[in-house]
Amino acid sequence: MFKTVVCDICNIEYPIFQGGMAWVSDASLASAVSNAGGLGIIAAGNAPPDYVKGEIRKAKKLTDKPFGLNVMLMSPYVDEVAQAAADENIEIVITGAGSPAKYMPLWQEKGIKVIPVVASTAMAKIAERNGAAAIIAEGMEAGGHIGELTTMALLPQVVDTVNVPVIAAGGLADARSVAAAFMLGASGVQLGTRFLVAKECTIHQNYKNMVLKAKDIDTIATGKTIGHPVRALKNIFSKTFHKKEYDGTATAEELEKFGAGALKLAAVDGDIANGCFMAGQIAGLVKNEQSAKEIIDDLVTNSKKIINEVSVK
Ligand code: TUI
Repeated sequence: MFKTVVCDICNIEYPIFQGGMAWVSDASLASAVSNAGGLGIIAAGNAPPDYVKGEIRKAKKLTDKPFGLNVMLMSPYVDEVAQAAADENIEIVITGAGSPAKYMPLWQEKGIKVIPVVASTAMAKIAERNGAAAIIAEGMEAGGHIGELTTMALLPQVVDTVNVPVIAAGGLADARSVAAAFMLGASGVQLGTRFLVAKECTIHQNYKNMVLKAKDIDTIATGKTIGHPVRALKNIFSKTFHKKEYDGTATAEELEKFGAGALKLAAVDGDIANGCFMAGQIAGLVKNEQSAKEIIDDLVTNSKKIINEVSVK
């Protein structure tokens, strides 16, 4: 792996981010990734500010390396979580599921580097204009809340649109995808699904087993009809949601209600039928439970090898 400008911006050894996944990315996972030389990220998701502050303080005890906070902009607690990031002296904020414009002055005043996740070039331009230190371009192969473009199409277009460094996300799990992202102009990568099965990831073992067993076609995007598409593994919950939204038997409000709490049921309770097991299309490639360090070392060593020895058969 190569040192890139992202390493300088974030003060990290390797330009590899662990995706900030709601109910998944806690102090345990984030500190393990940061200790391995990447950027660990705690996800606020829909959690209240006290939970977020608690995880930040735990992570500070587990690592002396930088880590980030992912602020989910659709959270009912977003104002308080944004303030918590400033109060707890977080160095890097990653935002998702909206425009962070409202919070940029607060964070920038504190010297926090803001790295928004975007799903289009228009959002990338706005983020740059608002002072983003870098941008994460996330394709619809990703798990969780997604846009419409694939990483292959989105990434080079975002790279050509902005002057700040671009980090690739969505559909990346192994050294080949990391190498490919660099070929498309990325200065860093973010992986979520691969870190779901990290040994330090505290989610229910049922969730990990579902990812380990998943095949290429085992995810589905639900929620398109109500304006927030979410990619998750196919199970009774996601198939029922999909059916309800397309057969016209449920209103948007009923669908929202049906989906509420399903991610917690997956991550905490391991409820195979009723949980929403968010994961990316690349889940089919994730076959081993490894430590965060083993994952980072694999990506670093083998992506460098692939790029140095590139050959077209
Ligand atoms: O945010 C994510 N992924 C997420 S958030 C999440 S929590 C959740 N739980 C239940 C239902 C919905 C969400 C689970 N996964 N990824 C980053 C991301 N951001 N992908 C796409 C976007 C995005 C979308 C719209 C960024 C900006 C945006 O702006 C719209 C606008 O015009 O404000």
